Amino acid sequence: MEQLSESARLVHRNNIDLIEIDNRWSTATISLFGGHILSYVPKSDGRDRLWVSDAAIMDGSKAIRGGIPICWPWFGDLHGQADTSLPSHGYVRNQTWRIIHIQESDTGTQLQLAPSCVQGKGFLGEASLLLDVHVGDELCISLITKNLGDASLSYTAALHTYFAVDDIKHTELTGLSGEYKDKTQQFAIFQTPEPYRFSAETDRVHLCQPSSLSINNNDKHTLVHSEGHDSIVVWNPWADKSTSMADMTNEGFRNMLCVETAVTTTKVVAPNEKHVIVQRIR
Ligand code: TA6
Repeated sequence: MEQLSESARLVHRNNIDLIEIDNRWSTATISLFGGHILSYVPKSDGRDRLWVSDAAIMDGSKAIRGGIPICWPWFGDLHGQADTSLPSHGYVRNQTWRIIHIQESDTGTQLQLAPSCVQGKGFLGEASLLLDVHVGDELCISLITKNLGDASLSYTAALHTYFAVDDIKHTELTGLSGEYKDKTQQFAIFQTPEPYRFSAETDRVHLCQPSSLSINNNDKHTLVHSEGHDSIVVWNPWADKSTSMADMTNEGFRNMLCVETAVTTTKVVAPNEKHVIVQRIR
């Protein structure tokens, strides 16, 4: 174990390094494999806002099922290449990230992490990528893409957050409106339902940019604030997919809901410019 700062320590578990944070406001766990936040628990109520599969593979051999996977430099298979071997959701969630900076502030613990290799097969840009995390009375995650090249670069991305819910069948999502593309219906366009409840596999790209959403189940409300996005992705695999995925238990779908702050329409970043996607959770 290595003490990194007053509130943060580095521990090694099952072949991956974890940063464990315990400060005045909250606790959090971040895997350096994937730059992957696994847990965020405000001390005000002791409730983990994030969900990790009981069957998650935690040895660095596969992206961790749960927490906040970093999808970059593409979302899904939106890499624009003919190469079908390119990994879903990009390649940085399968890399070991390094700690760039950690500091304590009077509002929490601030960290900056970077992937080991930003360039990769399928990405034509020249960029730097930084994950800036603030762990306090809310969890603030910023994914910062900076164009270091002489030509514009294009990317898509998502903060693919798995939120914990008591029971998906008694969960409602508020704050979304307008049209969405339904991946379970060949991306046909539908209107956002009101109330927004869940009773089957749900895989939707909402084309609106709400700044604030709320995930409500019973008396628990998780607030999600987004910036820099062009869409919000909502996903629950439901029973069949949950059963078919090796890193999900058959009943795993009941206690999770992905609400993802995403860029799913190609974002162009000019030379020396940067683009930031932000998700704040409380
Ligand atoms: O964000 C929703 C989604 O694109 C779903 O279609 C499903 O594939 C999910 O991501 C999980 O993807 P993964 O590659 O982590 O299994």
